[in-house]
Amino acid sequence: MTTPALLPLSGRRIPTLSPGAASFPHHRATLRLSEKFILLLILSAFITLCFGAFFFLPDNSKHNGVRANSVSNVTRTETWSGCSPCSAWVILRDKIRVDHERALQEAKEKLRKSRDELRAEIQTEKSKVVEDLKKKKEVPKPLPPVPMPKVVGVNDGDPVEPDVKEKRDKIREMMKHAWDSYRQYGWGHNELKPLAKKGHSTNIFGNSQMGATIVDALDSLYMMGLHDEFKDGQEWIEQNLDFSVNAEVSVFEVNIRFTGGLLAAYYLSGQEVFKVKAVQLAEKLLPAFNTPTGIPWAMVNLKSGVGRNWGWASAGSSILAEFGTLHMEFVHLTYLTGNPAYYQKVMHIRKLLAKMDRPNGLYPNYLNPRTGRWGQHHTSVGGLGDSFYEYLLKAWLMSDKTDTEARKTYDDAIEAIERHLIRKSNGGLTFIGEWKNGHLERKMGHLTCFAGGMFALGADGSPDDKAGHYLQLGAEIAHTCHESYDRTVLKLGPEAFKFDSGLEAVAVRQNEKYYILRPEVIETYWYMWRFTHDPKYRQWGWEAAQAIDKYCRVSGGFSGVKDVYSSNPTYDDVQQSFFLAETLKYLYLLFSSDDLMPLESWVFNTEAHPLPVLHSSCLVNFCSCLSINH
Ligand code: DMJ
Repeated sequence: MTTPALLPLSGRRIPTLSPGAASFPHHRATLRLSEKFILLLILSAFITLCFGAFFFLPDNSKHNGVRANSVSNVTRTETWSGCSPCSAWVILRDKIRVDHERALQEAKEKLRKSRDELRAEIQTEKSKVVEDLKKKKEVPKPLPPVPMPKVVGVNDGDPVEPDVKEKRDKIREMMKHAWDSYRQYGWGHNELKPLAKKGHSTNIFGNSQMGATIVDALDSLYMMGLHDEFKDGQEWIEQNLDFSVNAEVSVFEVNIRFTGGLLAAYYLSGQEVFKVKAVQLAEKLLPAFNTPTGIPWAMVNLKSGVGRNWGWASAGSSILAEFGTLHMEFVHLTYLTGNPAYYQKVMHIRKLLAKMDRPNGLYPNYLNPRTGRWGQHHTSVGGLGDSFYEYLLKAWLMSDKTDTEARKTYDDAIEAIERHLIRKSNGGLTFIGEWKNGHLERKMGHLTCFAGGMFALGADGSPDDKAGHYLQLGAEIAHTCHESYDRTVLKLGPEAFKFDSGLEAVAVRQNEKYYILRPEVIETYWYMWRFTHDPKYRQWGWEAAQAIDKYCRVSGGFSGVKDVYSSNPTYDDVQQSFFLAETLKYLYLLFSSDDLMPLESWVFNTEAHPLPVLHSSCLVNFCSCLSINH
């Protein structure tokens, strides 16, 4: 007779057993389910009983006055409970008891102390914890020894002409006023409120207090020879700059201002601390790339590593100018750390973009990091698009012109932009409009004015020997942007200006009439000056510097103004960190000789932080790098 087959929980059939096959393991398999359940119940009841006896039966060690962890006590406990718990459990239990008694004793002693004694004790404890934390923070992460690329022209630039020297001194004085005011009223905060005379911050820095102005200003201070101020900033960074904070920051902004600022400070001064901090920050930014496509989120929480996108961006998209403006800093991070991840992340973005269709050859500003699809078909050389194009060109320049893929991508993009976005107004002003779903909006932003400098910088090496054409295009954009300044009451440029219905290079809407100490127009003047030495660029730069000093300077620093067309403007009460990083630096360079930061050796990131040229081979072979870099 065969017993019916049993169906185990897994659902797989167990073969029927013959009566002679009743050895122990097989016999267990033949038990009925209900029998198994009863056995299990009995077993668990027994275990519970043992535990209960072990923990809750009276402990005679106290009665006997025997120390809890004595060997005799262990034996007695075993006998008492009637079961045999392993001695590790007993040792653990006894240790808990000893600790408990010690804590009770300490508490009793504490209660005997006076309030003042207790306070002093707490204070000592606190300082010890702070000291320990500091020590922990100070231990730098060991980084591989990497040769310092040859850095040239960091201390030069004295102009020969006395009037130019005077102007340069004035710019240095403005820098000192901006820095000293921040030092006095906003130290350690991200930015300064120069009228309220207190710290300021915006959502790009989350709720952090990371001294953005200090980091952003360092290399300007260094170039200007303000070495005490530089040292002061360095000390703050050594002691306070900590990126392990629960703050949701903009990946782009923090990269261009902090990573770029720290790397530049490192290359200029050779101080290791800046390199270490830059790498610590970079590690915190990496989780932003954890998306289905590898296109990073716009924001990342520095502590948790959780990323997300701006709520206002089209269909949950990441922004072209944000994920497309990481290349320069990330290449240097790979060089300095030997960690290929940084380089791979930015190259992955480039490859992904190269595979995508581009409407009319244009790159839309929005790309969804989950689906890898474009959002709205808007293209801009101003906000949301600008520095993506800038970094393609600068990737090529920074690689000592070896990254020809970047150059080709730049050339193709600019060709499409010229075809669809660049026009001449009736009054003969060349402008770069905004492309919105096949329609050209005849409006240009202050941000777009940087493109004059970019065209000039990219002239050399342009295809079909169009260098002259791009230098001319740069000059035309510089002229248009100068007009946007010249047509205002304050001689400062508005945020955006139109080329419509008889109006040219002027803002129409009230909310486009502000000037927030932005650098782009002065940046273009500087590049144009370097490539042409036409004195008008120094003249225009000086006009802007004077207007800033006259209308934006207050006793507590420099402030943006709300309406450049009003002779009685109100202030926005913000001294932006990029005013010290970019606006004043470009002005200073404009009135320096060309041997300060020569463009053959340095490439400025989009926040005006200079990074040395790094031949592509440097990423794989440090030795060849040293002989190649000039
Ligand atoms: C800066 O932070 C950078 O130049 C960025 O690329 C664009 N805008 C600001 C200054 O206007």
